[in-house]
Amino acid sequence: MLQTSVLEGDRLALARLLTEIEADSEAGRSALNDLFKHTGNAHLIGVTGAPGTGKSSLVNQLALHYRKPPNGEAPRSVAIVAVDPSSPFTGGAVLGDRIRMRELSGDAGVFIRSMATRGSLGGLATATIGIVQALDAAGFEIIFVETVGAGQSEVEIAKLAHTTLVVDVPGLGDDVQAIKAGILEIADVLVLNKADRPGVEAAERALRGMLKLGHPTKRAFNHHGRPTVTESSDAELAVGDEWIPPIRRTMATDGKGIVELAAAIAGHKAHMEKTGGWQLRERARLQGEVEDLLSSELMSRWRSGLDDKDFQKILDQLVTRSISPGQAVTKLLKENSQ
Ligand SMILES: Nc1nc2c(ncn2[C@@H]2O[C@H](COP(=O)(O)OP(=O)(O)OP(=O)(O)O)[C@@H](O)[C@H]2O)c(=O)[nH]1
Ligand SMILES: [Mg+2]
Repeated sequence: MLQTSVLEGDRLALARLLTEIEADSEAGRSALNDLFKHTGNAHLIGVTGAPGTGKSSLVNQLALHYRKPPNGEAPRSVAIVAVDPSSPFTGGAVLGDRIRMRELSGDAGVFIRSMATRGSLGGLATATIGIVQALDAAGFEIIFVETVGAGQSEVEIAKLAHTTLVVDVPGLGDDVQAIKAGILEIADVLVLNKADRPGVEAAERALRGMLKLGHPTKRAFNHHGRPTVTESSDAELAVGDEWIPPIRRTMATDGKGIVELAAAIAGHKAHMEKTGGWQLRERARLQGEVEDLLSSELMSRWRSGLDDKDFQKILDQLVTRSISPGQAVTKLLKENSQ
């Protein structure tokens, strides 16, 4: 069976399983059911940010770091999932991924998977969850999920990850600020990459300012409110039970700042374990998964019991404004349950 080989570390079987999962096939679904009890061991790290900010390069450097930790720690196995890696804006992915291939290929402790963009984000998110579960079951200790932060996808990733890195660079125009404000809310660690570029001081000040403006909203998956951040926040990452997202400067091209970034990631994990945030996120994550599956299952059941002629009739009434969408739903549910 495919899943047995995956548990035994067979890479070819893993690659085949991931393809089944991506296709949402019966074999993929049933393998995931069997594998689920072997999951829950990996540290899931989401990496998001505007196109071309250096996400792939950063993940590459972090992977190299975990494979050869500088301070005598044991190397850890790493899987990388690149969601929608092709950026129409920069084409940076091609280069980043080429470097990645050169430096990490041939290492049995590293597994890289690119995901094709699907028609719907929902499909992509579901497939990504399945793929991460399979990699977790296969024993990868650290799993990166890289997404371009351009809307809904990064929020999906934050729901999936234990730790979310948001990558920013100096000199992005004001038009990106709005995206940033939204994206900051999901950050556990802020990475200011391309620190070799001019304007890095100003960019860091701007990030701090935005953090300070505050996102007082509570996260759906975290009972801690967003803390306010002081200028000296980096000196003291955690205040009580609250985690203040630290800012780390990096140069992903030559690996500067990677050790410090890895330390911030480890710090976040330790903090979550200490405060019970880890279990909370696990629970919320699984709740979200079940709810997503349930709603798509209910929807498809409802659809299959629906007579298309009835549906079209109701759509006609909607178009002519003789009923409202709310009334249409009431009607559809009533007719479908008879
Ligand atoms: N100067 C400088 N360039 C960098 C740094 N990090 C990455 N780059 C360059 O930025 C470009 C984009 O890097 P990627 O790692 O592909 O960026 P990405 O965010 O994965 O890009 P997309 O996946 O297309 O959104 C490449 O040309 C990198 O060499 C850095 O620290 N300094
Ligand atoms: Mg990339």
